Amino acid sequence: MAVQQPFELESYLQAKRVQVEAALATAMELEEPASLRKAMEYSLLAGGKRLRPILCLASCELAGADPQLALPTACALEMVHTMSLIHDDLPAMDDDDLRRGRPTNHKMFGEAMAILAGDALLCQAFEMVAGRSPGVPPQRLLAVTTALARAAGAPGLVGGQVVDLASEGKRVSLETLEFIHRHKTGALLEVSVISGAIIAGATEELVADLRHYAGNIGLAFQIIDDILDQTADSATLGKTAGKDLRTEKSTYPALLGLAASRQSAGELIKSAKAALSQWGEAAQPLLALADFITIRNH
Ligand code: GRG
Repeated sequence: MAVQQPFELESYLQAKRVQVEAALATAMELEEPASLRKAMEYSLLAGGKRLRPILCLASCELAGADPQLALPTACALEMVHTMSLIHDDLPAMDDDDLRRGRPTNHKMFGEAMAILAGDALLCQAFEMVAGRSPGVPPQRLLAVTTALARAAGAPGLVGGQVVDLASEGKRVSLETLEFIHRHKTGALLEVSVISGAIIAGATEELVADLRHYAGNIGLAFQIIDDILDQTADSATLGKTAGKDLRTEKSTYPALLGLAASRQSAGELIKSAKAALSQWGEAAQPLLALADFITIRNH
């Protein structure tokens, strides 16, 4: 009987990050205005775990296609994510000074440029999928474009952010908190997983299992983010730590305590992994990525 080798997540992440960093660095074709390019690159090429692009590449591979086909979409996901971080940090939103270990975009370039750099990244994301994804059948690109638009827009990030802002200073129910997390954070993680599979032409059965996996890791990811806000320092996080407590934000640890929050995240990761049980060794990277969500320290 063949013995399954332990999966080397660190080297997997490293190899995928190199691929994603190289693709992001060459994705920017804009020459003028140089000030806009500088502001876009400042945040896009500032590191980050690159989890969303890696999830996309991993699900494309699980569905049996060359992950290179999904690389433009992987870049698009990181562009939407970076845009959301830039806008989230603005004074009108979360008002933060530190992101990915450096001053936030508006601190460097001013609020107007930060808004515009985010807008430009969002638009370029759609160009990457629809116009710069050679070799992928157009109907698959249409499906990914639609899913990405929904994840970024009112049914996803924007809707979650609206409820999050409206909840500031209030003690919200666990149900509302879950709504915020599933929309503000979960929606983009879900489309990250689903899009790679769609590009590969996955069966409906695999897409459904991946959706189940993604829904669970999405919520777990934000619960861990809430826990880290309380337990890690700013230098490790690369963003201001302890902010949720100071701003009296409703979070999982605030509503349930740290131990129960960790338990919830653990249960979600277990369900996520169970959703992929029928896909064998090919699912190893996604299973290891699910574990990475709970063991990460930033
Ligand atoms: C304008 C379409 C549009 C949307 C903007 C601002 C906004 C609406 C939504 C906010 C979304 C947001 C910032 C959610 C937080 C998600 C989160 C946990 C981010 C941290 O992600 P990591 O840890 O960060 O993957 P790195 O830096 O590693 O990439």
